[in-house]
Amino acid sequence: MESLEKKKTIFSGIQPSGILTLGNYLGAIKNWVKLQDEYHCYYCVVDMHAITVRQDPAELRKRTLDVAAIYMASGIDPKKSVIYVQSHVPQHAELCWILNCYTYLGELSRMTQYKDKAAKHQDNLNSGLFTYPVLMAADILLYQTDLVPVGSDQKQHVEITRDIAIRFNRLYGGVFTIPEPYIGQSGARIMSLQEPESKMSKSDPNPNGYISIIDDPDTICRKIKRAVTDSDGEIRLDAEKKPGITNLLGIYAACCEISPKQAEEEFIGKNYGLLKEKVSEAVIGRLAPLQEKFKQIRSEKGYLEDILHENAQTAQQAAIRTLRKVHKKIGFVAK
Ligand code: ATP
Ligand code: LTN
Repeated sequence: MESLEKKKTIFSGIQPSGILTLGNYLGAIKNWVKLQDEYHCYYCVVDMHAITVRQDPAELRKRTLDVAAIYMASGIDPKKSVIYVQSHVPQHAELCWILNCYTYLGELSRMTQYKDKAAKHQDNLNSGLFTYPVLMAADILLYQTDLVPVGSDQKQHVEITRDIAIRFNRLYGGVFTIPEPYIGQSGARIMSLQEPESKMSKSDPNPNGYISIIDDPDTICRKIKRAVTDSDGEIRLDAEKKPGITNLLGIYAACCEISPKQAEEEFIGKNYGLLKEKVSEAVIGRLAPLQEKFKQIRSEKGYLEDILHENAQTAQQAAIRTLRKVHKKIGFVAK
C-alpha cells in the first residue's frame, strides 16, 4: 500500500555567503540527510540570495561549489536528492517577480532577518535584501513543497511563504501546496561562541564566533577554548543566565545525538575545562569523515559540475510545470 502513496516533497537551501558553519550543519544539513529516503528532496545552493549582500565574484563561484560539495560530503546523495544551484534554474527568478506582486510591503518590513541585515549593511540597503523572502517563497512553491527543513531562525520566512501561497490560492484556486516548516529537535539554534546571545553565522566578521565545517582540529580546539562562558562555574542548561554553557551543551548533544538534558546530566559537577575538552572531541569526531569526503569531492571539479548541471535539469522540469500553471491562472498568453 505504502509504495502507492506519493512521496512528499522537501525543499531547502543555504546561501554560499561564507564557509558553512557547525550551525548550518547541525541546524540544517544533518536533518536533510535523514529525510532523503522518505521524501522527494530538493537541496539548493541559493547563490541568488547570497548577492543581496556584496560578494567577491571569484569567492562566490568557489563557495557555491564548496557548498554543493559539503552537501554531498555530509551524506546527501545526488542520485536520491536533487542537488543544484539556484541561478541554473531561471524559473526561480520568474516566479519571484510574479509573487512580488502578491506580497505587501508591510509584511516584508516585519521580517527580523531583514531588520538584522539592514542594520549590518547600511551602506548597501538594496531592494533584493527587502524582497529576499519572496525569492525564498518562489524557491519553495515552485516544487509544490510539503516540508521545509530549516533552523528556527527561518521559521518566519516559511510563514510568509505560507501566507503568500494561501493568498494566491484564494484568488486563483489550488495552485500551490502549502508548505510547513520542519525544525529538527537538536541543533535548532547553535549560538555564536563569542556572543552566545546571537546565532552562529558564517558571515560573522569575527571567525572565533563560529566553527567552520572545514576547520582543522587545532583551530576547533582553540575556538572552543576561547568560547565565552560565565563565572559561576556550574554546568547546567539555562539559556537566559548561562547562554555560553547552554550553547556548548547543545553543540555536544547535537554532535553525540543525545538530548541537551542528557548532556547536562553527563556534566553535573564537572568543570568548564573538561566540558570544553569533551565538546571539542565531539565536534572533531563528527566533522572528520565529512572533511575527508569534502576534500575528495572538491578535487574532482568536473564530476561535481556535471552532477550540478544534470540535477538542475531535473529541477527545471518540475519548476516549469508549476510556472505554466501559474501563467495560465493569472492570464499570461501561452507561449
Ligand atoms: P549568513 O550568515 O550568511 O546570513 P547563515 O550562516 O545564517 O548565513 P544561512 O545560509 O542563512 O546561514 O542558513 C542556512 C541554513 O542553516 C538555514 O536552514 C538556517 O536555519 C540554518 N542555520 C544557520 N545558522 C544556524 C545556527 N546558528 N543554528 C542552527 N541553524 C542554523
Ligand atoms: N533564507 C534561507 C536560505 C534559503 C532557503 C530557501 C531555506 C533560501 N531559499 C528555501 C529553505 C527554503 C536562509 O537564509 N537560511
